[in-house]
Amino acid sequence: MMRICTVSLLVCIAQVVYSQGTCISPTSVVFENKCFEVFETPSTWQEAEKNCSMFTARRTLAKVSSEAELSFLFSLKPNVSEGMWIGGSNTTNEGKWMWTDGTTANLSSLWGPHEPNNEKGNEYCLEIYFKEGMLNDESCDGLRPFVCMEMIG
Ligand SMILES: [Ca+2]
Repeated sequence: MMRICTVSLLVCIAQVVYSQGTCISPTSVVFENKCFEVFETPSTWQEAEKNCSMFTARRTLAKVSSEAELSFLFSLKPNVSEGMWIGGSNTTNEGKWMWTDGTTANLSSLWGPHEPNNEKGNEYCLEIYFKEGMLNDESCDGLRPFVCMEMIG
């Protein structure tokens, strides 16, 4: 299908690539029909989410729904980090973890030992904690690399 590129060449290229069912970023890695991309720049959780959705609202901080998916994300581990942000938070309700798209996060089997512990009453964002290969609740202001996710259309 031909497209008329009126906004910018970059946006046009992105639209064409997306329409072909591939990742919007060529450096993404595909797992189970989703594109994942790790960014190593240490960022707060909010900065990370903003950066993920910069090119397209379809891309958010990653969701993780299974141990297999968690293992895959663990394999993307950056060189220098204790943890990596993914898209869960419980800033609105301490007992309820949500993904950035507003859906409920079911994390029961994915937490690390003694997590979530809400240490110092200030851990409302979700990271993959590499030391344990499991999830940890962490202070949202911590600086971490992060992983974005986009569903393949
Ligand atoms: Ca914790």
